[in-house]
Order: sequence, then structure tokens, then C-alpha cells
Amino acid sequence: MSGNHNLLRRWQGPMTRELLQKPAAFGLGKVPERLVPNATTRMVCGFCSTGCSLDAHLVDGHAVNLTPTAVHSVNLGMACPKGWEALTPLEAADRATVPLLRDERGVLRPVSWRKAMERFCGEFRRIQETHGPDSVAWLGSGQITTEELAFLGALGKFGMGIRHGDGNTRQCMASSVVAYKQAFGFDAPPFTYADFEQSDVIVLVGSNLAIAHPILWQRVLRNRNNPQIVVLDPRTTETASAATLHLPLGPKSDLVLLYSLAHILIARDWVDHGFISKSTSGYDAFRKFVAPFTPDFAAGQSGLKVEVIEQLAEMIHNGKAVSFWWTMGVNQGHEAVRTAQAIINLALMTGNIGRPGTGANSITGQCNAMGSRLFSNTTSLFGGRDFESADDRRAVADILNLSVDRIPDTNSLAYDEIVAGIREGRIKGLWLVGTNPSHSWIHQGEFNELIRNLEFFVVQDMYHSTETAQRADLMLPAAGWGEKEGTFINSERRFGVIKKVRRPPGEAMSDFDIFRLVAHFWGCGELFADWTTPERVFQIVKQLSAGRPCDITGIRDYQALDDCGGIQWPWCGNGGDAGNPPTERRLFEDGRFFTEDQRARFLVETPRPPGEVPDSQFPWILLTGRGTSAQWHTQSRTSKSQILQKLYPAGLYLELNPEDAARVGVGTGDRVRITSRRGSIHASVFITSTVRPGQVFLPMHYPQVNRLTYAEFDPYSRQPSYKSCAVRIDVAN
Ligand SMILES: Nc1nc2c(c(=O)[nH]1)N[C@H]1C(S)=C(S)[C@@H](COP(=O)(O)OP(=O)(O)OC[C@H]3O[C@@H](n4cnc5c(=O)[nH]c(N)nc54)[C@H](O)[C@@H]3O)O[C@H]1N2
Ligand SMILES: Nc1nc2c(c(=O)[nH]1)N[C@H]1C(S)=C(S)[C@@H](COP(=O)(O)OP(=O)(O)OC[C@H]3O[C@@H](n4cnc5c(=O)[nH]c(N)nc54)[C@H](O)[C@@H]3O)O[C@H]1N2
Ligand code: SF4
Ligand SMILES: [Mo]
Repeated sequence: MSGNHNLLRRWQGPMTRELLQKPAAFGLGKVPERLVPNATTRMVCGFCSTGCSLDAHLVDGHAVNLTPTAVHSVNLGMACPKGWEALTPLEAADRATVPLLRDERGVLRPVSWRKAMERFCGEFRRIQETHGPDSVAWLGSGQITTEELAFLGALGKFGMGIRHGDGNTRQCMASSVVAYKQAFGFDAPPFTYADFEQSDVIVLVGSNLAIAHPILWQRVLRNRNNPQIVVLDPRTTETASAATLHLPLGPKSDLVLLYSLAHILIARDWVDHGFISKSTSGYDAFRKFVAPFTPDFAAGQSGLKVEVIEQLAEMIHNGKAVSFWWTMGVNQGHEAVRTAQAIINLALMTGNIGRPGTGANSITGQCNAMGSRLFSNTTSLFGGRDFESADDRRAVADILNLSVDRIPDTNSLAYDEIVAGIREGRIKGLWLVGTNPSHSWIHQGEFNELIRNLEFFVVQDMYHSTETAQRADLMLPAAGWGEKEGTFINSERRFGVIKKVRRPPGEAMSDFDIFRLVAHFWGCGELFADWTTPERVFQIVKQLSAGRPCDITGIRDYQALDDCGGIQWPWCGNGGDAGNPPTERRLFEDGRFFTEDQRARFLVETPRPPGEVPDSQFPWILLTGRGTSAQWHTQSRTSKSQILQKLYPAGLYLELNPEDAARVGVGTGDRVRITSRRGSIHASVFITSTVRPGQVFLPMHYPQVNRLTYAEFDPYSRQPSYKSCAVRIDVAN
């Protein structure tokens, strides 16, 4: 900390001092300095979407330690290593403590907040005036709070006139969003975590739950029905090894396999006719469509045995409560939306939805991906509304008390289209908040080339050292989880609060306060006169949710969230009296969906191969994903804990099957070069039969991995297909 204070003294220009001492002069009002005073306070974790509750233990408002909350319906007293170590990354030496601006010599140098803001707003305005209002864009993050996402979305679109805003949830959840919207009429994951314990058949598709959602895996292990646990994953993951049935299907053969399961269920009349006729539409067309997808055909396409496919169909039929879960093995694919819908189709046709232990359930990734999906004002207008609907625009304008022509009447470009806009010279200014695409974006080499063409590139992050921050023209120092207030929405639709239990280092400010500052310097501060504290904005978010499927008007305030251990949407209270909601709720118990006719839709499309498949030059399929439960994404946070460091390999490793290792002539620990059409990287070999011959696996946490990936996108969700490209392996010399 003392280093930060020195920096503060050294670099605090008079304007910055003025900002910190007289915030009102900057439209900031009183900077909320609400460090929680009591000895222990409760907050949700800031890594994954499980949303575990953690108790921070405080001395003079400063968290000195934390433990998982003993009694809480989400994590039942447990936390994974990241949760236990959540405070440590806040103390890292590479925290950004002052704004940094690139000087004429190309060096990032500390500047005052006033200078930073003048430059940011000046450059973005200049670009808009020269190249048109749509020549600047922003990308947000599922790791900032709902209130911050709402602020960024309102400021960007209504205040600054920026039409194109997207976020890192595109890399992650977009396919689920579109699949649900089309099938259910709203982006509505139906489950509650108790479903993991109440199923007798649990089908996990492209999910490595034991690593990526370790506490949800613990919930599976608590299931007393002696459940069948089925894993569909090309690799024998930690989750697959613990399953009762593992189907190591060929990469990207899910769609054919899922259609053939439907084929078998129909052929044997193992379907719920009552549910289908009462609650769904499109079944007849669906039945005809899946007729050619025989088990033989699926076996040929997926490399699985016919008997295994039939065995799974039988399990689904025999199960009393069957739940289907999916994650990135589905969402990150070239036909991801249809694959997710093929899972939804199975749940619908067997009536496995709306009852305990059932559901077509997409598990979310980041702690607040759900907040981003509903309230970031990027792909959908606030509250899951439609930018293209005049009624929806009018409703939002009325709630926010702004002129309706401030609301764009067309949708934003998707992330990859913003990148394409940079390529084509249409986008000249980019503002990133809480995401690190120089590491995480698909075909990273191209992205890193392209951002050099930007006229002004702003990165707002907790650390000045990220691959992306190092490339910025302006770096804005942000407070992180634990240093600010707000809400996250977890995978089961539960709102939970985060709290300020640490002071941000140096001059770093919460994203919320940075947005207030931007509004002031842009000259649209009056639009946000009411947006003074996160809790005030929570009340605005409540209004934006009113009458929507995600209605939360019954949640009184943050205190109510604390008292109830979080509250799932929807919650509009009981007849005006907010009351206490039940601790667990699932959607669609009445068999009615959010579509116009209240029926869920069967949706299908002919499967097709991915854009890049192995050939003689690049004979292996490269799979990527999470490596360990101690590593988070691009490692800006998890690499800062010495405890977590001990739980994962320091350098990049390639998982290679023994047969393939013999073919290449390498053993465990040897160095290899992995080459795709886009780049070449080095890794050490880890020989393991968890990957099949012809397939290799690289964990995404190491910065070089996305040099190899092939930029292909689902046509409906525009989500990148991170999980399949063709590579060659050579002995490194
Ligand atoms: N420890 C840790 N936990 C995390 C994260 C983290 O970085 N670290 N990130 C969080 C986020 S944002 C997300 S989105 C989730 C991701 O959670 P998961 O999706 O569970 O994690 P992944 O490892 O990306 O992918 C899951 C599996 O998909 C498999 N797969 C690859 N191709 C296919 C295919 O064609 N079909 C099928 N069926 N499977 C395939 C891979 O082999 C992999 O085992 O994790 C969250 N939790
Ligand atoms: N090859 C491959 N690539 C992948 C994937 C894969 O499976 N394979 N998975 C994809 C998926 S699912 C995801 S979600 C993405 C994740 O990709 P990213 O979003 O790029 O990953 P993170 O490392 O989580 O980046 C978050 C950044 O925000 C910063 N940060 C954290 N908290 C705050 C805050 O409160 N405010 C601000 N301003 N900054 C903050 C962190 O320091 C970090 O730099 O990666 C994708 N990339
Ligand atoms: S499982 Fe997810 S929410 Fe729970 S402690 Fe680990 S990272 Fe945090
Ligand atoms: Mo994700």
C-alpha cells in the first residue's frame, strides 16, 4: 500500500487533488466512502457464476480475511480455491493506481484524472465528429456489477450517442441467450441449484463442472437419488471420470447425436404427449426433421457405439427427473444455438422442465454474465427489450425520463463485427471495460494487429499489466470486487450483493464512479443526476425490470438481498408487500412460456461441418478450455496468489494422447511446437489418455493459446467457436 501512496503523492496533479477533495465540482457529488464497518459482512464471490456467499472479516472496515458463509442456499459453507483467495489479487504490485496516457514517445505515463477525462472525451468526440457517431464502440464485461453495466449502457448509448456496445459475455453466453429467446420467448435459464440434488439423471453436455463450477459439482455429489451422471465431452475430464456414463463424442458432433436421441425417443414413443400438446409448438415438423437421424448415422458421425447412444436414450426415458446442463462445449461452436436448442428439445419432448430436478439448463460463466445479458443495454434494450420496437423504446424513455430519440432504433454490432469494423476502418475508437481480449479473443494475432489502427484505445482495468492494457492509449485504473458495491446475478437468476471491504489503491475508482466522471466530462451529467450511488441505480434497474419476465420490483434494497441470502428473479413481492421470497424457485412450473402463444418452440437446422477441419497438413483438432479450478481466464487476478500458483502448472502444457506422442516422438515434459494456419506456439508435452488420438487440448489461461484459434462464429449468436481448429505438432528445436 505504501508504494501506492507514494505514487499518489508523486503523480497527484492539482486537478486530481481537487477531484478527490471536492468531488462535487466534477459532478461526482459525495464519493460514497461506505466501507462496511462491522466485524463480518457477507458478499457474493467475484469469479464464477455460481455466486458463492463469502463472509469477509473486517478490522476498521478493512477485510483481513474471508471464509465461505456457513449457512447459505448456494454454497452450503463451501468455496473453491479462487473464492478462498479472492482478497489476495487486490494487493498485487501491478494494480493500476493512476490513469496512464501514452506520450509522444509511445510510453504510458501517469496523468491526473482531469487530464485523462479531457483526453478521453476529447478524442472520442473528435473521432465521432470526423468519422460519424458510429465510429466509436465499447466492450464491457460480465465481471462488473449490474449497476455498472446499466450505467455504461445508458451512458454509452443515451449519453454519448454510441450505438455499438457489446461485451465479453459474447465469448461466453450469447449462444444460450439466443437459444432461450427463440425457444422460450425470453433469455430465461429455468433452474435452481437444488435441481442438481433432485434429479435422478443428470446429463452434462460440454461442461467440465468439477473444474469450472466446483461448488455446483459438490451439489451433484450431494444428490441422494444415486443419480446417473452422463457426460458428453470429447475428453475424459475430471467430470467425465466421475460420471456413470461418459460419451466421448467426436468434437462438434453434438448436434447429430442430440437429434438421434430425439429420433430414438420418438421411435419408441418415449415422449410426453400431454406436455407436448399443452405447452409446445412445432412438434410435428420436429418429428419429421429428426426421422433421418438414426442411431447408425449418429454413431458414424460421432464415433460412438449405437448401443451407447441407445443406452442414453433409455436412461432419459427411465429417469423420473432428468436435468440437462450445458456450458462452453456447446456455446462455443459453429452451430451452437441449434445445439443448445437440440438440448432444449429433449427436455421439452420428455416433459422434463418446470419440475424439481429437471430442466434445459445453461450454466453461466462469469459472476455477472446474467447481469450483462439483461441490463447492459448492449444486445438487448434494458430488461431484455428490443431496440427495434418503438413500444420498448418508449417504455425505457419514460422510465428514465429521457427523450426517446436518444435511444438507438437498431441493434449494436456484435463483438466480432466491431472487430471487423476496425479492420474496415469504420471503427476508430474503442473503450474496453473489464476484459482482456489481447489474450482472450479468438485469433488473437489479428486482433492485436488491428487495434494498432485505432485512433484512440481506452482500457479500464484493475491492472496496468494486462496484455490489452499494455497496448492502450489511455489506461483507467479501476477498483475491483471487494472495493465497491453493487449486485451480481448468478446462474440460477439470483441477485446477490458485493461490498466495499477494501479501499481501492491509489487513485483507482470504481467503474461506477469512472462512468459518473465520464458523464460529467462528456457534458451529459444532467442525464444521470439520479445515478449517484449503486443503490440508487439498483432502484432504477428495478423500474426497468417492472412487468418484464425478469421483474425484481419486489426486492426492496440491498439489505433485503443480504437478509434473504440473495433473491432469484422474478420477484415482484406478494401484493405490494415485498415479503420474503422462498429460498429456491424454478421457472415454467405452470407449463407456460414467454412466447406470444405461451408455448415453447421446437427449433432445428441441418447440421454442417465446422469451417476448419483436420487435413494432412494440420492433422490434429485443438480443443481449448479451463485448466484448473485455481486459474481464472487470462490470469490477471489468479496469477497474483502464491497459494493458487501452487495449484496449477506454471507454463503452458499440451495434453497429448500416448499414441500421438509416439507418432510425434515425444515424452512428457518435452517441448513441442504447435502450429495452426494462424500462428505457432511452444508448450511442454503432458501425455495423457484423457484426450483421444487426433485431438489435443490446451488450457486457455496462457496468453499464447489464442494465437492458434480459428475465428468462426455461430451465425445467430455471433459467439466465437473457441473449441475447434486444426493444428500440427512438431518436436521443438
Ligand atoms: N476455474 C475456472 N472456473 C471457471 C472459469 C475459469 O476461467 N476458471 N471460467 C468461467 C466461465 S466465464 C465459463 S464460460 C465457464 C466455462 O465452463 P466449461 O464450459 O465447463 O469449461 P470449458 O473447459 O471451457 O469447456 C467445457 C468442456 O467442453 C469440452 N468440449 C470441447 N469441444 C466440445 C464439443 O464439441 N462437444 C462437447 N460436448 N464438448 C466439447 C471441452 O473438452 C471441455 O472439457 O467456467 C467458469 N468457471
Ligand atoms: N481459447 C479459448 N479462449 C477463450 C475461452 C476458451 O474456452 N478458449 N473462453 C472464453 C470465455 S467463456 C470468456 S468468458 C472469455 C474471458 O475473457 P476476458 O474477459 O478477457 O478474461 P478475464 O481474464 O476475466 O478479463 C477480465 C479483465 O477485467 C479485469 N477486471 C476484473 N474485475 C474488474 C472490475 O471490477 N473492473 C474493471 N474495470 N476491470 C476488472 C481483470 O483484471 C481482467 O483484465 O475468454 C474467452 N476466451
Ligand atoms: S465456485 Fe465460483 S463462486 Fe464459488 S468460490 Fe469458486 S469461483 Fe467463487
Ligand atoms: Mo465465459
